[in-house]
Amino acid sequence: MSPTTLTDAPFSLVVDEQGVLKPATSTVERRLSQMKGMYHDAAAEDQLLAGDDPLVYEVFQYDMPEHVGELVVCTTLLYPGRVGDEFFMTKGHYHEQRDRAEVYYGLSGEGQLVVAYEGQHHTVAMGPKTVAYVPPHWAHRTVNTGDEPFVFLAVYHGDAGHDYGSIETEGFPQRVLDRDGSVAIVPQGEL
Ligand code: M6P
Ligand code: ZN
Repeated sequence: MSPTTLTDAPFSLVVDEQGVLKPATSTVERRLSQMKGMYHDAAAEDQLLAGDDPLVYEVFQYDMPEHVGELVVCTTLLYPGRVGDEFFMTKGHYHEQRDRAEVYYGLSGEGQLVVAYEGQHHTVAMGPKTVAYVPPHWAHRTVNTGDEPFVFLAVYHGDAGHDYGSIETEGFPQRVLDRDGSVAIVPQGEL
């Protein structure tokens, strides 16, 4: 790609009170029906789907050229809720270009960042003003462990891309559950 196709002027964006990025050039609205099979309690999922198919999260993004030298900015509003005992979470993904890192910055609410790579896994607690780093190669997902929206800003390389298929097949090795009002991080094998 020639340098002339790169962004060549500065600009600014605003994050409003709710966490909506303005302007956004693309948005994602993820309902439970678009995450079928990702929560461990299938009966609880069916029950919610038979009801109002809750909105789990929204992403407001300012798209950029798909080039490693560019940085995409987006905000995620991950709503409070549970499917059975499992807190609302994002689908999670690897980057198509695996060696691209990402930075998250907590704006409001409370959550966990869950990362996984080749059998290893970690969780990072996030709240307002937390800067969390997703290393290159690691699959990543966020979970809302609170009772208000968990809102965070993300910055990642323009050419990173989202690979949902691989982690959907593998599954994240850890789940974040509400156990009698406490946040429990439970290995998938111990459910
Ligand atoms: C963060 C970033 C985005 C991602 C969003 C929702 O804001 O990592 O790139 O799209 O979370 O996560 P997912 O794409 O896994 O549903
Ligand atoms: Zn990412």
